[in-house]
Amino acid sequence: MKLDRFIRLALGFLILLVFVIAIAALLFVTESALNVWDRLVQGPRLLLYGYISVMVALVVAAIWLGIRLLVRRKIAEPERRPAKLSKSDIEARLREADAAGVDVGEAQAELRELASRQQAGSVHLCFFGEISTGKSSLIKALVPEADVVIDAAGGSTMDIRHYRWRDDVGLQILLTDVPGTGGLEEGLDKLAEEEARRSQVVIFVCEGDLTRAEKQAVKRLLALEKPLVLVMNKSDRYDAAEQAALMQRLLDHLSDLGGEIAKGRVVAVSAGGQLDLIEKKADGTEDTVRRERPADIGVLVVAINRLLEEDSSTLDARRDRAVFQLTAEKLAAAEQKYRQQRSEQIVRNSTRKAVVGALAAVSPGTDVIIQGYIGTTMTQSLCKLYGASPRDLDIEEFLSLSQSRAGKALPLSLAVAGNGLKAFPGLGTVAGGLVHAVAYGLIFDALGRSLVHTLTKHGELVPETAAKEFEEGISEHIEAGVRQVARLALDQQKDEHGSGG
Ligand SMILES: Nc1nc2c(ncn2[C@@H]2O[C@H](COP(=O)(O)OP(=O)(O)OP(=O)(O)O)[C@@H](O)[C@H]2O)c(=O)[nH]1
Ligand SMILES: [Mg+2]
Repeated sequence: MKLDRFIRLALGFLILLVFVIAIAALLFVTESALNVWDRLVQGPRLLLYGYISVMVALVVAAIWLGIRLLVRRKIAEPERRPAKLSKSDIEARLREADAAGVDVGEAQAELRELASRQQAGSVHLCFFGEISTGKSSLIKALVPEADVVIDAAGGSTMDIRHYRWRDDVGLQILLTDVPGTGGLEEGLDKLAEEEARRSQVVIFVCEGDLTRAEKQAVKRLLALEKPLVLVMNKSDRYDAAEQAALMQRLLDHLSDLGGEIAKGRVVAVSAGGQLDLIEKKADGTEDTVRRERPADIGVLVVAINRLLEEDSSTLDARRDRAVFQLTAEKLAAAEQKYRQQRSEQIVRNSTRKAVVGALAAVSPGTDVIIQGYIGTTMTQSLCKLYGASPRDLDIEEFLSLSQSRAGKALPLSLAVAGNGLKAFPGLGTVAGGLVHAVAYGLIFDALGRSLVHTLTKHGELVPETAAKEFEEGISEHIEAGVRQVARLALDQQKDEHGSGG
């Protein structure tokens, strides 16, 4: 675009003027600086150093203020777990969470169980594997007097049981039977895997090549540094060549999964169990007889003995670490649950206050609601709950960005509120004030729900992102909250009439 002659002249004049002012200012500043400097140098030393210190302090304060105001504070990282948790780490975290109101009961129970096992000096060998691979049968073969449930139908073991096998010097060796994984009953897989993590050694029982689920389970256990013996049970079903091929495959899987496991720790056995045989009698008729299949588990005993020859303190230390990690996971789950419950409470309380405010106001406006005290407190509380520490400016910016979005959603919110109130029988004609109060409550509720999503997802409050996510989800949130908010407004109104009349 070509500039007009007049504008160009004016611009030239302006630039000249700026230069003149700049030079004059520079001269003025230099002169007064030199002046001050001269006087300072001639004056007492104390004054000079004092003056310099004040100047430095002012500059530092200005930089600090600038940073606080302009640079977004990095949010406390969602706590990264240190690679190796120690007892004191985990205890400190438990105390902190407990003080914050988190239910740490399950996590604490893990530490208590660990302490009692440490005190008893017991070594636990956990028989772990898919259902019906013969875990209980193996335990029965090792401890014949044990009262173990064995059944051809998968899912026969439903709980965790410990059987005393033998005592080594100063050690009590226990065999743990756990439910098989991959069964129909819900929750048993978790029960079994947690118990495997609490034991010093896992005897992983399979009955042939590993399934995909079995490979994943082995991988998880190896990642926990769990000492493993991989047992292929029911080897009586294979001939020598098949057995050798299967053993090679198992070794290959282990090395694929990153486990450096000694060859002697992969064994093929037969737990025995019962066998139905058809016998021909002398008169030519046939009869079914039940026989005990002979057990062949010598190699398993050898493998276990070798493993136990290792320093038992190493086995214990590994077990302890695995339990600390299990405890940390349980704590994290409890914290998540706590946050979810607490955030619902915060949003509900704030929504109630918004409804009360709207019911009381003669002509309420969304601006007062969103950007006012209730909006600020709700945002602050939710941020604190999720460990985000935004600057006050960020909260203000988020609320003011959300304001226009809330305004745009008001017609929808009013319509949804009207419909929602109609769903309550016996209400008759709905007063306009009530519809408005519910509509404002809905917007507020949507703001809270959206903020919880945002904080869960990002762990911090970035005003533009949070406001954008509020806009994207607002209609969905309004629909989702209508029953609850309408109920809340009606109860509120009833209360007021009740107390007023
Ligand atoms: N052929 C053969 N069958 C076996 C062997 N060991 C166990 N069985 C049979 O496998 C079936 C399951 O045995 P269980 O010991 O109950 O297996 P489990 O792994 O404890 O099963 P869940 O507790 O349900 O997970 C039973 O019918 C046993 O008789 C074996 O070495 N060879
Ligand atoms: Mg069993």
